[in-house]
Amino acid sequence: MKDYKRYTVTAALPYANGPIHIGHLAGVYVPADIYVRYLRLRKRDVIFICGSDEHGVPITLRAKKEGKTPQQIVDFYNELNKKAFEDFGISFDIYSRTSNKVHYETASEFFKTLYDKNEFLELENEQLFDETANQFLADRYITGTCPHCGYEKAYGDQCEKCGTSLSATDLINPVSVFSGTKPVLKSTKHWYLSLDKYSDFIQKWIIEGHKDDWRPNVVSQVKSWLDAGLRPRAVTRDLDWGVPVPIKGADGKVLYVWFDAPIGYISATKELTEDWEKYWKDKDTKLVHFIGKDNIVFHAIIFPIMLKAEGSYILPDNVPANSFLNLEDDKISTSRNWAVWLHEYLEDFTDKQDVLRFVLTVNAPEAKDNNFTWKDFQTRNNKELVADFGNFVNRALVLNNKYFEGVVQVPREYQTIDKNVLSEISIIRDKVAESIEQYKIREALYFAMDLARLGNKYFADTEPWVVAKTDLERVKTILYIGIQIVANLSVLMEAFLPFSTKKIRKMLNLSDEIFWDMIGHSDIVKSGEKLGKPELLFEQITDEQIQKQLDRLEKTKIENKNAENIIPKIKENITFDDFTKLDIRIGTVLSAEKLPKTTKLIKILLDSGLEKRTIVAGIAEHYKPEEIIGKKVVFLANLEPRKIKGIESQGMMLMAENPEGNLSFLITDKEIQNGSKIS
Ligand code: B3M
Ligand code: ZN
Repeated sequence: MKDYKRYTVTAALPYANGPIHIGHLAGVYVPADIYVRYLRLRKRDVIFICGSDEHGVPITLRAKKEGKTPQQIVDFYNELNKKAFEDFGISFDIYSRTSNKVHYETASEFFKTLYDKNEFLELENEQLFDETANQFLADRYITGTCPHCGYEKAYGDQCEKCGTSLSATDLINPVSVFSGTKPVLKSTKHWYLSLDKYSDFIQKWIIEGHKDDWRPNVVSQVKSWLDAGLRPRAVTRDLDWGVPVPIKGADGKVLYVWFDAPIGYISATKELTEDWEKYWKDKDTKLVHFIGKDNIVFHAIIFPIMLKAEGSYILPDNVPANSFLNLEDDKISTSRNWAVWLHEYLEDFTDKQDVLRFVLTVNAPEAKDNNFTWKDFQTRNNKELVADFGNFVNRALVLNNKYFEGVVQVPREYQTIDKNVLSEISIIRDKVAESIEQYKIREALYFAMDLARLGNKYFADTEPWVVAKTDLERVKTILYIGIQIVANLSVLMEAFLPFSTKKIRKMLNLSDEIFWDMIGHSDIVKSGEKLGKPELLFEQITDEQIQKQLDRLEKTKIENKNAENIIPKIKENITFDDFTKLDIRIGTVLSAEKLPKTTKLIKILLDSGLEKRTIVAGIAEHYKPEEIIGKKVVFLANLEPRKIKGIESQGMMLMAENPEGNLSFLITDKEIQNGSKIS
């Protein structure tokens, strides 16, 4: 593997239109943070870049929904998310934002360079336009009926009910979300990046060059894009929120959010350091993008083509993309509130950031989608963190307190078991390093936990609490070694559990000036050192705590159900007298015919038991006339007659209507004669 002088590590810029949840952490930010913390321990020159993605239609839509400006929305979520990342120890060197000045300048300049190099095609085509609001409509600004499932609020790019991807022109009865009017087609000019010119470059660089070191899911996605044929792609939009297109004749147009957002990595670096260029332009820099799988095409094809076309930038050395994390076997969803939000987690599990980091890493959705369950969270905490890790650390310190008042002893001669356990440490260290460098973060954690298990086993085999009764000299050595293992753990585990390892170092009086090559040493804590008071690193998570989380999710499920079927509220009470005024009866439909020139009305002749009467009913969208002939129906017999389309309607049919507006006749469960009363 090539040795690099420095590292630029980016984590996908989250949209500033909603809070961060565990899926984000598991997919991108925790693995990226572990990788970077590891590099820092190795004393590599590394910068860790992130920030808010503050453009794009979801932000303007949210602003519109909440009656705010896009700026207000992004200001709010930028702060919220920045803090959530800090709270969980995600150690960005900078958390920037794409609405700031440096970014506008950087993105504009980038566009201009490509423009001057003739990398764009200028194309005019027809797009949907709202004549009332006088603006072009992005797909998300158009709603209508899904042609697949009939859902009436499908977006121009996707139906959220059945999940089908749509194109805005597929929608039945499309309307603009601005004015509610039907959009028209209008021609508009945009700039397209000719991705097709770069097919060979992508083919050689990724499919031939990185097929062995990039994740298979990334390579195969790239391959399927290539197989389908790369096409020119519009990098500008008709919108009023975004980086203005910096050339003449582009008034009212902005850069497409996916054009400006990845440039945000560069702008953030500029904001971080004057020396930014070496992190982006020097061949000895290793550039790594941590992302979720839905961002692969942008980071493995489009952004690299932009960088290549610009000409002065390096390309990513790897794009480790994770799959998705589900929550209790269901897709995490912001709109359905099916998520564990970081700020809410901390309210219920104060100071337990490391527990979440641990569980999310153990279950990291690296190769395929994975599942988070609260039960598993509890088990992993109680078994692995409390019983394996915490218990070992605690035992070492408590026993040393008990026998030697907390003073680290001078070890006597090592026995074979001592030598073996010490030599195991550097083997584990190297396995962890190798896994991390290949972005196999969950495997790395698995190996790292071997050291805690090794420590436990060492105590179980040497039984210092038994030996103490006969040979305190031997116990000096055993506890000395135990404490060295604890010290090694405080370095080895730093990238995974930064909060707990800091606590350990505090108990051991170790400074936070740690580095990877300390691992494997058997004298990290010196003999004669008086250690601090042992504190518990982890505590049991109870069934009640877990039940509380499950109850919350259950409540969300019910709320979602109710929101899907809005059942009308019960009307105000009436008196019994009011009710007895109604004369409701059974009748049979003798004949039925659709009223000409109407869409909804059917004229029915009804045998009411006493006479034949005519009723006009608005049911033609639900029943064909021939379907209802002969049906027993329930009708209101004493409703004042009224004229509908010139016909006197003598009564009203009673029918059930569900929340979607579907009608159904009422049925009786026995044969019952016409004219029977209902009361
Ligand atoms: N904001 C998409 C996302 O959150 C996008 C990532 C930008 S990375 C340059 O999925
Ligand atoms: Zn649908």
